[in-house]
Amino acid sequence: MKKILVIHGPNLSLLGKREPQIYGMVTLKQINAKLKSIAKKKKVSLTIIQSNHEGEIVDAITKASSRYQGVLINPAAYTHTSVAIRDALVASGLPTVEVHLSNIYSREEFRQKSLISPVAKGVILGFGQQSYYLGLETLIEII
Ligand code: CA2
Repeated sequence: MKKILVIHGPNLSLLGKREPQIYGMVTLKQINAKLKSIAKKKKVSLTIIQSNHEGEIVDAITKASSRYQGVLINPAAYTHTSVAIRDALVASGLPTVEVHLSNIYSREEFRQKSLISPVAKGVILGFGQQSYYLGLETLIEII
């Protein structure tokens, strides 16, 4: 069975609890349940992690390279700052789909640059929780 690592970056555990006007009412638990149900239907195994720590995310990507066939990632704030996560994704050689709940290009200028997008297979953003589901379905097709 093919295996995908799903990574939620910093503060995404607050989803549904703060800033609903930007990120909606959905919780991370609800998103994860739906991702699991999509994966089950497509007969793919998912491991899902959330971390507020850049080094932990780097370690998870590095370990994934021999055990997983793809990465679905919302790097959250690290999208705009993390050379380390980008380098780990490149080194892993794993096809990566980057997702965002919000349309980062319609927000503050500092969010309008992703260090991850140039090394991702593709990016889905601006569709709320649907960005994750579209991203997972597309990644499953790729691997
Ligand atoms: O739109 C996205 O998915 C983001 O990756 C979300 C990040 C943000 O830094 C990126 O620019 C775009 C923020 C994730 C934190 O989510 C929260 C959810 C509820 C309350 C507070 C933060």
